[in-house]
Amino acid sequence: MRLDCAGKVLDLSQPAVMGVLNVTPDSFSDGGRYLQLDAALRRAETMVEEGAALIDVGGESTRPGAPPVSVQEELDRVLPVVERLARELPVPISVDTSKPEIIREAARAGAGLINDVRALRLSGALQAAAASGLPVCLMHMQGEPGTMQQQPTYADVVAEVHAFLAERVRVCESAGIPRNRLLVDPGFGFGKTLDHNLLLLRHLDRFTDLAAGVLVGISRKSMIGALLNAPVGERLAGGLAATVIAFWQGASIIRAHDVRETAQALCVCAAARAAG
Ligand code: 7PM
Repeated sequence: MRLDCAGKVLDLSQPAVMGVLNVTPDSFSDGGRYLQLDAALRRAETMVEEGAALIDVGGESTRPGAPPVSVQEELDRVLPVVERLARELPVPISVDTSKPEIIREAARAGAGLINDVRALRLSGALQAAAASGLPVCLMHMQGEPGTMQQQPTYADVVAEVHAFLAERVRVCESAGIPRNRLLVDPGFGFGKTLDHNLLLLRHLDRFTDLAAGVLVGISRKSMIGALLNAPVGERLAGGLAATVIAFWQGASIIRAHDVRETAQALCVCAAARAAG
């Protein structure tokens, strides 16, 4: 299976690492926007050298408790980075956004994939994504970032997340985005307790029938921190274990901060899978 990401190909027959590039006002402090742009390009180039098959650019508006970001601020942060990376890198650039204006402008700037933690539920997002012609990752989230971890509740988390994603795939198909252009993601940590996250990981194979591929983001997340009682800087080995399980359960794209290590773990997995 191959995804056409604005002219660049994402090959889903082998595991792909999506490298995380955060563009926040404080992530490359001082220096103004041109220096920030250079720093973002250098970081993205490093991730490509380390094995990233695509780069996810996000304004981090999904962080729990983060102040809401205006459309103009998100455009100012994200668009110049998308435009530069799309021009200079050989891999597709995905944009972590929910807003129709950002989807439209990012597509014009050369983005290759829309990664929406709200699964195109904001008003106008579905139409903007359909008009872009780009592949879309639909993620499940219970609630909204500011409050989603307060008391996540499910009767059957795997069935409910599956039903939600199946419905969003159906809605996308009706809007003209075919299933072979869609990815689904259970949204680890987005309105889920540790037990919910573990059930989703254990049963990830149930999600592979929904779309062209399953994407997961586990890297450095609190589910690993809770299991290991480890701060964010000491979660790599635990995250790699979860990555291996996710791959073995059918995930084809792994969103990660530690690209080299994740690509190495997946290389070993893919070799074992390919063995007669
Ligand atoms: C605070 C909370 C900071 C959560 C950052 C995050 C995913 C994503 C993110 C994911 C897809 C993070 C997340 N996570 N997009 N964007 N899937 N598709 O840990 O799991 O990076 S932001």
